[in-house]
Amino acid sequence: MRQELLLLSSSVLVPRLTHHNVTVWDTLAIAEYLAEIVPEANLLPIDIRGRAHCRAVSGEMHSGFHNLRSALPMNLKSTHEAFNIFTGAKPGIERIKTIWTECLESYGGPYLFGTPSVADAMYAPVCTRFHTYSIALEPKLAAYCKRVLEWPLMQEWKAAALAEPEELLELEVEF
Ligand SMILES: N[C@@H](CCC(=O)N[C@@H](CS)C(=O)NCC(=O)O)C(=O)O
Repeated sequence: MRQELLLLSSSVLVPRLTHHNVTVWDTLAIAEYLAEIVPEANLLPIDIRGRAHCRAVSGEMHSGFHNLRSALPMNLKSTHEAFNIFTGAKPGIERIKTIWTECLESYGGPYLFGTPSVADAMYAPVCTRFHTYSIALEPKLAAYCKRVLEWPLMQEWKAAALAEPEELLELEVEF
């Protein structure tokens, strides 16, 4: 698998984007590239304050939440009614709830910065984790998660995951 990935991505990690003769790896670099080539999509908010805020919360996801990521691995094929949440992951969960609440209140929803942005893409895997591990959310945050999971692109991602033949046993291990 590593050999296959190396052919696609020099970092041996995903995601990796190829667009015409441009190759971009690393999530944030891809997001910035997409925002540049499709400016009309407003993937970064139009006003400078919103744009800075969007970059800050996206960067926070990009470089942080390590405990949450390892304790609650993204697994679109599974759901757990009662999963043992590793204590070390709990501050990350609370921080994400705060980020979402501040964004939804400041920009009025229904996405974090009003219309879909880079930040929603960065937090989409968290929405799947919160769903997989049945993390309790207040109604406004649950509605945001549901909206992201119902996004046609997310449905496409889930369908592709469900079609994966292999089970990854380590994804089922509780801390
Ligand atoms: N900072 C990188 C991290 C990339 C990364 O860790 N990708 C993970 C999936 S989210 C991966 O490719 N894992 C495969 C592996 O570790 O073998 C980015 O945001 O693009």
